[in-house]
Amino acid sequence: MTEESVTRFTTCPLCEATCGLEIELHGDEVAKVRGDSEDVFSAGFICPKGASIGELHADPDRISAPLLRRDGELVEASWDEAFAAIEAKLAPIRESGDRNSTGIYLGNPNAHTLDGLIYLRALIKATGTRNIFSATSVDQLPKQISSASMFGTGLSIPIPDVDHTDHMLILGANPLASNGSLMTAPDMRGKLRAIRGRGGKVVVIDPRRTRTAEAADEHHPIRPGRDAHFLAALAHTIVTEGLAAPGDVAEHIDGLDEIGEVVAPFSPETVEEVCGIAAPEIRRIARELAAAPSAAVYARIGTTTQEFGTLASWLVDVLNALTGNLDRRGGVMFPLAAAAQTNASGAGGRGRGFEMGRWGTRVRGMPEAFGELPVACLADEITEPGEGRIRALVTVAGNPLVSTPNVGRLGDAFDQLDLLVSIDCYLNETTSRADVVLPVLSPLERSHYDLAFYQLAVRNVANYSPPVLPPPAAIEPEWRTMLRLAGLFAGAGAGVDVDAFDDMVALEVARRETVTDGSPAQGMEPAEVLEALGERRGPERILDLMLRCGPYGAGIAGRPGRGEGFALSLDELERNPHGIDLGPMQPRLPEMLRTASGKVELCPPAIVADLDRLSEAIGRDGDGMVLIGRRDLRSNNSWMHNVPHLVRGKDRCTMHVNPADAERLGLAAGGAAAVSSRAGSVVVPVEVTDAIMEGVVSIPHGWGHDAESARMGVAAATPGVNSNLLSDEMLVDAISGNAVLNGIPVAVAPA
Ligand SMILES: Nc1nc2c(c(=O)[nH]1)N[C@H]1C(S)=C(S)[C@@H](COP(=O)(O)OP(=O)(O)OC[C@H]3O[C@@H](n4cnc5c(=O)[nH]c(N)nc54)[C@H](O)[C@@H]3O)O[C@H]1N2
Ligand SMILES: Nc1nc2c(c(=O)[nH]1)N[C@H]1C(S)=C(S)[C@@H](COP(=O)(O)OP(=O)(O)OC[C@H]3O[C@@H](n4cnc5c(=O)[nH]c(N)nc54)[C@H](O)[C@@H]3O)O[C@H]1N2
Ligand code: SF4
Ligand SMILES: [Mo]
Repeated sequence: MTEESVTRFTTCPLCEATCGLEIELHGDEVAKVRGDSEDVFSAGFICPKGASIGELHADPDRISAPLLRRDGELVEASWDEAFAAIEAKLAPIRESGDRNSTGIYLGNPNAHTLDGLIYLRALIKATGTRNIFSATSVDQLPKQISSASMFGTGLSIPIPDVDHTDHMLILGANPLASNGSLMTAPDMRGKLRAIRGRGGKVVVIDPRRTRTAEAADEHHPIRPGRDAHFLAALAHTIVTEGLAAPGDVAEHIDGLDEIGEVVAPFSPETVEEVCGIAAPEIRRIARELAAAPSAAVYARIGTTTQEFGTLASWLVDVLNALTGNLDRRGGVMFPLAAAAQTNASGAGGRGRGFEMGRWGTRVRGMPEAFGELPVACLADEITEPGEGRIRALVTVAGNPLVSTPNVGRLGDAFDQLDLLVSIDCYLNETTSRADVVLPVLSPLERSHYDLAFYQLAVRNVANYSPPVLPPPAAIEPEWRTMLRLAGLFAGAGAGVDVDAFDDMVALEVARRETVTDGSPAQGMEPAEVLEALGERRGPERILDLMLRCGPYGAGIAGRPGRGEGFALSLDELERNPHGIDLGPMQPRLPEMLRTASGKVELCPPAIVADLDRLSEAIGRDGDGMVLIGRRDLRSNNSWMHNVPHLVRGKDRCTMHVNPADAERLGLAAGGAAAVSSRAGSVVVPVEVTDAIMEGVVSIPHGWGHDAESARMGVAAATPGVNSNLLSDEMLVDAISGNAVLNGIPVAVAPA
């Protein structure tokens, strides 16, 4: 080590695994990134993306100043100029008085930043629009709807207790590539190996023999989009063979008696053909699941971004409940995070319950859920004339022109916008079309705490990281940009007092605590609460407040906290750079419930009603090809293809096809295929592999970096094709409106 070399620790914000990173700095340069072996959760685990965070930080293509469109070109401008330009363009739109003329699209990285999770609410409120869209509706929305319907809130998602389970049934997830999702669990390879090492079993259901399938005991290919049939047949078997044993939690469950009737149409023999798994196998899988000392059924993106996403998501937890694995060690449980855990706040045991569809999209009438609308409807809402048409769009940390269905049509719709503003770090397929682009700090220049993912973690932990490097003066912290933009939309002009606005946001968080049962701040004056928090401002002040008032909190202003054996505050987390372990998940029923009944709703009527559609699909499938996606360990949705280390080597954006299909269709390995759907067509290199089942082809999403206006030099050199030219915005899960991104009918031919 040279003299000026220092080591800093931070939590990786790039995926849901929340690994601790040890970063060696020489001056301001990142010399080396390792896994932090002392991290209380990840214990040194790291993946190639985390290891490349220095390269991401140093990427010369990252935007370093606000960009403003002048004479058609995006040119650097001052922050004041950028905001003045937005204000000028916004004026006529605002004058119309139609608040819904503003649309917002929020991308995935917002779930990984304090700024996004704390301050976007202010931006949304300031616009007053109902036209809120996000990556949620090309992702986990169905799981949030099933969870909210069953347990009361959208983040009450049962998480597999992978550290203790004896049996894990995994559907539509490839955690060995994705590093886990709706299951924060660094080193899933190690965790799966440990399950098998203690005599347990891992079973994977996936159209493709993935890395995860290869690390499992069993792999069963399934017809894309047919998981709900399969899961219903497992439930059918368990009920009809008398294997249901919900155990002690039964007293907290409503609807147990109805389940048998509800799944009656889905015997293994009825669904074997539609899902492609033989009836005796379905029965055996069900029996083994029921017989295991403990078991966890876990499903992810392959089961949510499909035709029956909500049904599949719901049936997963029906099975967990039927087999007695809901809310018990080794089964699935509800984490108790140190901050922002809605289902741990206030009087427990019951709540307001869940309601969706309070409004809908103008054109297709798709329902609102959790305050947002399905992004599959975004193009409609920009192009259809009339009151409520989106004329100004703000994107924050999103790349909808790559990530959402039928990007061909959405791209055309974007031509009709009067104003596009993007907050982002790159000029990509979406942001390069903006009128104004507002840059953000690199992940190493800002503080970090996972408000969202600790609520989904297989172990309760808390870890705060201060910035690794000092933020450059030229770039505003993202939360300040969000508030300044919010001020503009609220009509306060381009020069809103950001610090005063921040005080208002903090005051509102404080006010909620003062009226929350059991909060140490209950009964205090909100201003008194802020006073007690001292000098901190921005996300740190609010995080400190949440931690102090949270389930492990130190309390506030001399009032004791709720944390038995813990006294968390931001100071305490700063003293523990490798994190604080809060212990394994614990049973939380019925205290965590927020349903109106105070029970687990095993048969939510709106979900059960969709089973008719499931029945109708039986026998409907033709013998045409269908398209699914996939993820690669070295990729991250659409935005990390500009990191040289991650795109090096063999082409990752290829179409996987089974040898039998390749022969029938005349496709040669290394050749090119023309793939077309109702929405569009692409030409893509062919990779022939028996890892994918017959009748199915797979193309990863996030590629297609050929936009001329983009400035991502490395990505442009290996552009790949955009698979969302093929996904169809008219294909959605009926309940949630979530886009169908797996199981898209396509025609495939040699190109
Ligand atoms: N066909 C198909 N499509 C899919 C999927 C699929 O499986 N198949 N998966 C879907 C899923 S699960 C998701 S989550 C979506 C993702 O959809 P999006 O969120 O729309 O896309 P990302 O590629 O994650 O784009 C993230 C953007 O945020 C920027 N960014 C990165 N860090 C920051 C930051 O700190 N602040 C700001 N302001 N910007 C930042 C990046 O430059 C990039 O522009 O894609 C979905 N699309
Ligand atoms: N390396 C990397 N990691 C990531 C990301 C990334 O882009 N790259 N993205 C992050 C994001 S935003 C998310 S949401 C998570 C997603 O995390 P995962 O859900 O683990 O994502 P995938 O690896 O796409 O795994 C989905 C699997 O579903 C299978 N599948 C497709 N259709 C069906 C179907 O109909 N039924 C069944 N049973 N299986 C099906 C696919 O073959 C694939 O193996 O990953 C996160 N982590
Ligand atoms: S697994 Fe995820 S959190 Fe861990 S180093 Fe890789 S990208 Fe970062
Ligand atoms: Mo995602």
